[in-house]
Amino acid sequence: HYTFFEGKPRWPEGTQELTYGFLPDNQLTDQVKSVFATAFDRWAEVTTLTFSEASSYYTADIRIGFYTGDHGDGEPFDGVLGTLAHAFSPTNGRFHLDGDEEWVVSGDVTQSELSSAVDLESVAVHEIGHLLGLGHSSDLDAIMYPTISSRTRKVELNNDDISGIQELY
Ligand code: TQI
Ligand code: ZN
Ligand code: ZN
Repeated sequence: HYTFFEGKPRWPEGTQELTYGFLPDNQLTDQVKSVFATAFDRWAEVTTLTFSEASSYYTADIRIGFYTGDHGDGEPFDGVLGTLAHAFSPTNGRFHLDGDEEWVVSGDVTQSELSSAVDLESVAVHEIGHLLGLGHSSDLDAIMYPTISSRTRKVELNNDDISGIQELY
């Protein structure tokens, strides 16, 4: 079953459009950016929210960046596997990914020759759930279940994720 953060924080009543931006230093390719766009769309489909890329990273509601090791927010990344990414509850908007992972952006992660390959879209869908206000779910098939194996793809919201997010938006 789904959970919320303490105090059930959410983006303000009446929020329709949320914007996201990419840390300019990362110089992400359009292909990587489109993985995030697809992940946001999965949540937009089941809520009244829409997501679009901001013209400026600095004014975006949700700020996405890849970082390695200690990156100044007290929650250092740890190299390959372990912590893959973190995001914070509404309305913080910080969405950080561990730049040391073997991110799979396109193609089939389950067929990767790298045992540590991690599917970017799977992690993005999960972290966006946190950014919108969902905590972890006890339902094994939920996107918000707290563990995922490497070389696994899980991107479809299940009924538990949908019920949870629809209680907020
Ligand atoms: N990152 C943790 C996570 O997103 C960070 C975290 C731990 C967290 N507890 C939290 C974030 C409570 C918000 C609220 O769960 S992770 C998965 C999963 C991680 C884990 O790197 O361990 C995914 C990132 F759930 F699948 F294991 C993405 Cl998909
Ligand atoms: Zn961080
Ligand atoms: Zn999580």
